[in-house]
Amino acid sequence: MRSVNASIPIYREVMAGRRTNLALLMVLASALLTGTVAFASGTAAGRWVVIAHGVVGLGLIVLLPWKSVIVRRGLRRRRTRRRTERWTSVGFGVLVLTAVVTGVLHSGWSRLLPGGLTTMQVHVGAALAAIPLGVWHVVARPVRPRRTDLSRRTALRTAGGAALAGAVWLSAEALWRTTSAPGADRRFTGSHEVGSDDPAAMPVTQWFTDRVPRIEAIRWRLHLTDGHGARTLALDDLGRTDQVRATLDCTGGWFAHQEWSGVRLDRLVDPAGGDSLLIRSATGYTRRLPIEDLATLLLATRVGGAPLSAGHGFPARLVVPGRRGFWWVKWVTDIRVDSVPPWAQPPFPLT
Ligand code: HEM
Ligand code: HEM
Ligand SMILES: Nc1nc2c(c(=O)[nH]1)N[C@H]1C(S)=C(S)[C@@H](COP(=O)(O)O)O[C@H]1N2
Ligand SMILES: [Mo]
Repeated sequence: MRSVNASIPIYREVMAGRRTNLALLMVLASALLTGTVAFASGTAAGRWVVIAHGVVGLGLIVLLPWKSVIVRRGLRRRRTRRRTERWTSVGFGVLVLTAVVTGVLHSGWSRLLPGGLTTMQVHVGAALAAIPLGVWHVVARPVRPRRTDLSRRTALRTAGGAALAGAVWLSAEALWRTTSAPGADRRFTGSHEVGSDDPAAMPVTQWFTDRVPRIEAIRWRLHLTDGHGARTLALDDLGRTDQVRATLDCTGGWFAHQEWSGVRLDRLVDPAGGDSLLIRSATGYTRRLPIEDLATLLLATRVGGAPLSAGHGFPARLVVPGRRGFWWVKWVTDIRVDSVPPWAQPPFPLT
């Protein structure tokens, strides 16, 4: 290892296995945390989390030369007692490596993989699948932190490692740019542009289990419950007065700018006494939004000057500027104002 990397100063140091593993633990925990926050962020303020996630994720590559020493040593030991543990470790390694490779693949080249899965599905799937194996890996080989782990020396090493990871990230960005790879102009969320101002070219995406329902315009009803009580509206009762240009940015890794039109929710809904707004789809899919967002929400019936297609939410879907796609409930049939706090729901949909 030292001969291969001796030109990079940080690799001239021999790092104890214990400290390498401790560093890996920190990096993995940060990758999971920043990845999750990156997934939730829809405004430009989230850019730094997405960048931090890339740097942290690439940090694993920086630690690889040290870890490979530990791995080789561990795999050479032949104790039958540890056979399961060994395969758990190898499986863990494969999953983490898959996450790193698909992360870079998505950032630089492609949001789609051959075979129909998206790169992000495999990325997040591998990362989540790695968690139980990682817990087992670590619990079976506890690392004991020491007081000296908080030394100036550790701080310098960590800074060195972070700088190297930052350099790797910058090189990757430079590579996408100089080769005009698709990743060169991805959005701050990491998403690639697909079908802007061309709704027919925009992907139809469901979170997990929903199927596209066929809803007849004359049968559709919107059930509203708010400060005024309960009432039911038909499609013709909505009017189509408001227009907004907004960006649908799916965690699946694509985004599109579109002109949406329909009715602003503050024209329909009385927020009095409510803390949140429960939006329900004909499919049962729901999201709860803070009542303060009311004036920014649009119940859209049209996109790009034409009625929504079935896939994009006909006859009415929510447009939520500044939030990721999973908030943009399609096939809306129920809107309810109540006093449940907006955070009283899973941060990501479960179905
Ligand atoms: C990216 C994350 C990691 C990967 C892919 C990984 C993978 C592996 C592999 C494949 C081995 C060799 C097989 C074995 O001994 O079971 C190993 C050994 C080991 N790992 Fe990890 N590991 C990671 C992180 C960690 C962390 C966070 C810790 C502890 C906090 C840790 C502690 C150890 C120890 C102590 C050994 C040596 C076991 C021995 O020599 O008998 N590893 N690791
Ligand atoms: C084991 C855990 C994880 C590792 C090691 C990891 C690693 C990486 C890496 C290396 C990249 C490419 C960075 C670049 O080339 O700029 C990346 C990108 C990305 N990851 Fe992860 N990741 C992990 C977990 C997650 C999770 C749990 C999520 C979301 C729930 C996530 C979401 C993303 C996103 C959105 C990108 C694209 C960022 C961009 O294009 O700049 N990651 N990840
Ligand atoms: N009812 C319902 N609405 C939904 C979803 C869903 O699964 N069910 N998926 C959401 C997600 S994850 C995204 S990205 C957008 C996708 O909108 P589109 O299919 O019009 O592109 O719809 C959102 N609205
Ligand atoms: Mo999505």
